[in-house]
Amino acid sequence: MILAASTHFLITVPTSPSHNHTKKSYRLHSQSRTCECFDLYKELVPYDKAWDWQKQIVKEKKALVEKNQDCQDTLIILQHHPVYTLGTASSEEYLNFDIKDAPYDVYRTERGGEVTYHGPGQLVMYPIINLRNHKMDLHWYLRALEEVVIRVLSLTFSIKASRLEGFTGVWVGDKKVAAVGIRVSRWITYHGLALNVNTDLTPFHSIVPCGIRNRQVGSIKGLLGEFQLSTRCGKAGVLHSNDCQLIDITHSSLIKEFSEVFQLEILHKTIPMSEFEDTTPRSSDLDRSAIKIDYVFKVVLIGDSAVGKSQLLARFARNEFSLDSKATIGVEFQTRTLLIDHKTVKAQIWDTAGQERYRAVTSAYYRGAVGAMLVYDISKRQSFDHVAKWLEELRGHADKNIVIILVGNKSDLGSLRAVPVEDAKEFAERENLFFMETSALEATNVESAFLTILTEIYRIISKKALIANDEHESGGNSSLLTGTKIVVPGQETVEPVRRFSCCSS
Ligand SMILES: Nc1nc2c(ncn2[C@@H]2O[C@H](COP(=O)(O)OP(=O)(O)OP(=O)(O)O)[C@@H](O)[C@H]2O)c(=O)[nH]1
Ligand SMILES: [Mg+2]
Repeated sequence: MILAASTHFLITVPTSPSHNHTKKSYRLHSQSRTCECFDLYKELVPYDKAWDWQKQIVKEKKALVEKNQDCQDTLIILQHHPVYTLGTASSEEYLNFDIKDAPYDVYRTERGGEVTYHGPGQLVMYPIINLRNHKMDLHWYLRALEEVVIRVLSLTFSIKASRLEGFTGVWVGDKKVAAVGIRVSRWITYHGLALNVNTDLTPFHSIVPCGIRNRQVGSIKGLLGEFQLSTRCGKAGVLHSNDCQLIDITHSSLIKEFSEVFQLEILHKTIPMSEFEDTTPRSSDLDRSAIKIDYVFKVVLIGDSAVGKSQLLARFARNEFSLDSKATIGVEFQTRTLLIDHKTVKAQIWDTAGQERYRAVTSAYYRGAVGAMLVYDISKRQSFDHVAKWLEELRGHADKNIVIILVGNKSDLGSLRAVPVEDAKEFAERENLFFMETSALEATNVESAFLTILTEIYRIISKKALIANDEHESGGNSSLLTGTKIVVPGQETVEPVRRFSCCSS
């Protein structure tokens, strides 16, 4: 579905050849001004909420300017749920999918530039600054935003990045690592830049990013990997950091360089949660916040030990990965809240031990599950040979309508492949399962695999809800969406919510 653009006065900005700005060229003030910073860099914020928030701040600043009052600059940093956004220069021909059947929400926005993708693992900065206090020059502003990223890559990661003649954004070789798209209204800026840190880049394949067909998209993580392989140098601390640290390091560096380039002293502010909280899913403390949850979907992970179930979950729920992950003992679960078709869906993903001796009581594990991810390791034939046994156990214990995806994990280990894709595809087709190969390590297809199940569950349940409503209206027994409690051993009771109760036992 596409959401309508808001109409604003548009300013187009010419791009120019790469300039080697020195640090000095950005020092415009003898005394630095302050900039309030709303820091949500660990949160996944829905695009529309962040967009509305920016517009509200712009409006407030414009009101101050009109009264000739000074207004402090503002910076918002966050990550987004997966979403495609189109700029004013964009055309739907750059979407490689039918817009009516888009994999994620698509927003047509008033920022300049082409189509892009936002998603977990990408740090997004929205500076809302009064260019009267800096330089009333949009060209300067765009180049300054690029400069922030170029400095982050160079000073923190020893990656040489540059501008590309005729295009906005930051490039390393022929890979674009940061997109820049802005809007300026009465010299107040909004929208901004998006830097791929450890983003799953697969969703970019469904678009022609920035309208350039023969260029690729890159991430800091991908570039560090290449860099390490090709030159074996760089900053050891950075190269060995895990994904979570990589986001932390990039975030600190972005703030520091932004502060330097714009000569602003950053003042961290608490987020006005009263306006924001009840509509914004917060991945970290979801259960404590007052978000209205429309559905809870329980999804179980199964498969042999060491195939990567826990790491797939860590990647999906927190965008983290650990190479020395310990075998799971008993049962754990993590949640992530997503927007599917404007409904707030809380995915509750359960993870148990692949090793028989550590597994929790099987029937309790499967009880109430509406989805299952059956994982094998593409480099371990045995783990694939055991898939039939796992499927049998699943079908023996779970609801017959459960949505199942077969996942061949560790696709990064292509050279050690022991399971041909065709074998797995054939098995999945025979058994009527979805199928995908993933890499929790490289964050490839993890988002897509979970979203495939969750969207399918949503599709089924919304159909059933329709039927249920029809039954209700005609005096039938509508029991499909009744409130149900999920009790997890050792965890707090999850609030009763509307959920897909046809699969509860
Ligand atoms: N190369 C590579 N290694 C991975 C990937 N996913 C997980 N691993 C590694 O595989 C090992 C096992 O991962 P886990 O997630 O703990 O496996 P599990 O399926 O949860 O295992 P149990 O808890 O024993 O059932 C760890 O060393 C992970 O770092 C991946 O996509 N690629
Ligand atoms: Mg595990």
